[in-house]
Amino acid sequence: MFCFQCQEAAKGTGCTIQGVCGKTSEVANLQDLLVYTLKGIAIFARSGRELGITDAVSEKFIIESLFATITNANFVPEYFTAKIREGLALRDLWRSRVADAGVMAYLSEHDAAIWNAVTDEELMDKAATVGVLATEHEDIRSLRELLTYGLKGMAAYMEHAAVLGFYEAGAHAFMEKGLAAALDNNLSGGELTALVLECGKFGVDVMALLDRANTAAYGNPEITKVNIGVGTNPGILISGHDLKDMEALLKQTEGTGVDVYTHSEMLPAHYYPAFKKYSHFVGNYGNAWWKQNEEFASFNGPILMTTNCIVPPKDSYKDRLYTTGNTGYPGIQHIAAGADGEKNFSALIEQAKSCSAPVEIETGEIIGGFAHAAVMNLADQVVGAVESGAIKQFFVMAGCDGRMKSRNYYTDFAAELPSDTVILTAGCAKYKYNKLALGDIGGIPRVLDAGQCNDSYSLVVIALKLKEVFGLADINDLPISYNIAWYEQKAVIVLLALLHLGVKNIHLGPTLPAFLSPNVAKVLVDTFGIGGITTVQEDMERFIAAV
Ligand code: FSO
Ligand code: SF4
Repeated sequence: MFCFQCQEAAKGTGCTIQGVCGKTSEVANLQDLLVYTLKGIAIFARSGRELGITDAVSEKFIIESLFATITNANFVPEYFTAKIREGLALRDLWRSRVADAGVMAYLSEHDAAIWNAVTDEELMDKAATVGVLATEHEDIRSLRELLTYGLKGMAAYMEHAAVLGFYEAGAHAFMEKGLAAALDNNLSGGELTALVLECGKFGVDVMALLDRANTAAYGNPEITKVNIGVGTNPGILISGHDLKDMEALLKQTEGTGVDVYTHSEMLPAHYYPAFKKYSHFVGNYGNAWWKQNEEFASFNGPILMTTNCIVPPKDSYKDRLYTTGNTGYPGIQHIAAGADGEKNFSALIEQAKSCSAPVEIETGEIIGGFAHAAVMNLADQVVGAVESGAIKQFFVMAGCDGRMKSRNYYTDFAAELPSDTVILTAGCAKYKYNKLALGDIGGIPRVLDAGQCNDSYSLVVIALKLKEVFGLADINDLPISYNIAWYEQKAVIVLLALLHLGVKNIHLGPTLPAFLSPNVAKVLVDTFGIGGITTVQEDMERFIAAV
């Protein structure tokens, strides 16, 4: 195996024996082969689309499969072998469709378009040959992977929008174009770079699409105080990003005597009006994904993982853990949707009834729900505070949290920011500072949480609105600095989206991606002013001097 797609890549270069995330070498190789299979499908699907042929099954297959290869999403080898076989059949169906139309698809002679395997052993042999290192040129490899990881992040957001009935053909078309391009030996570094940047455009589009999907289904997030203590009933803990699963679980638990709590990235569910009506939706338990080993143990009740960020489970709660959607872990019960598309969570509800209430690990409240509509309602107050000098600078500190000690930088950075600054956040990065007593500025909290990582879109909408109000020509003229933490591939698409919108001088930490070769990193530094982080003191001085 060789994997370097996340921030925890071993030794800062890549995992080679087993993933730091717990992924086995077998699963890593199978994920590579699934991505390769998708690229083979894309060769024909792209041609088909040019001929006016599209296929919703194929589009769905591509986004679900990519989503399953995101860090910490799915650890089940059989899931991947089944998907690869399904993918090969789909690729061959596409080949005949395109051939029937009398067209020879570009790259149709590429190995990805023609390889086949029958036995599991043949699949594993093939898998070992199609990974990241199969591309020898370091910069081309870097650009291909950067593009592929951007597409993985995009796929995750498209999947969340799709389950709520929201779809955008252009994003699927780009997905096919990008996947096929990632194996095209005729593309130059410049052409691949252009595709990476184009991926950012679609990142903006799919985050906007998901925003429309979430707000159409559940209303605009409202400013909300969320309880972080516990009640006396047994509970079910729900994590991940899928709001449709959230809704189904709330409906099915209503009146059962079982309470519902959020973990990590599901915290923002509390901000949506549609979920506020459930009195058994008690609060948020714990912190970011990487603390789940301890927090799931003390929660006492069943836990539902709706999307990525599964940590290999401990025996203490293994029998209370469930996965759904594209997630999976060997030996862990999986709740699949029925033929009608609905999910039945009765197994969790029954198990919860025999569990003790959660152990209280903290008490109090945290505040959030500062997505674009809520902030627009406060626009006069925010603009007034900027004009009077009460707010001097905003810091976008969105992104991910993680287990590396070096991430304490973000807690220290937030704590040491001057009192006339405001943090804009989204994603699980917030857990590094959302429980610090940072106070408010004339009633505006100093940490404004827009929601999940995809709600970084809201931060962009807010920035564009401020640019308009202040009559500025460039988004970079605003007193906003970007100190972003990343972990997995959804953060890659958020970053590419920000670059597409012209945001410059983003600092990315705690380390720069291992998949950026020195030359590709240099392009990002020279063109966009991207940089890493140093010490809190040094970075603070640089950020403050820049506005
Ligand atoms: Fe965090 Fe995990 Fe949302 Fe990521 S929970 S790390 S960026 O999945 O997607 O923010
Ligand atoms: Fe390593 Fe991250 Fe890949 Fe897991 S996802 S194998 S931790 S680089």
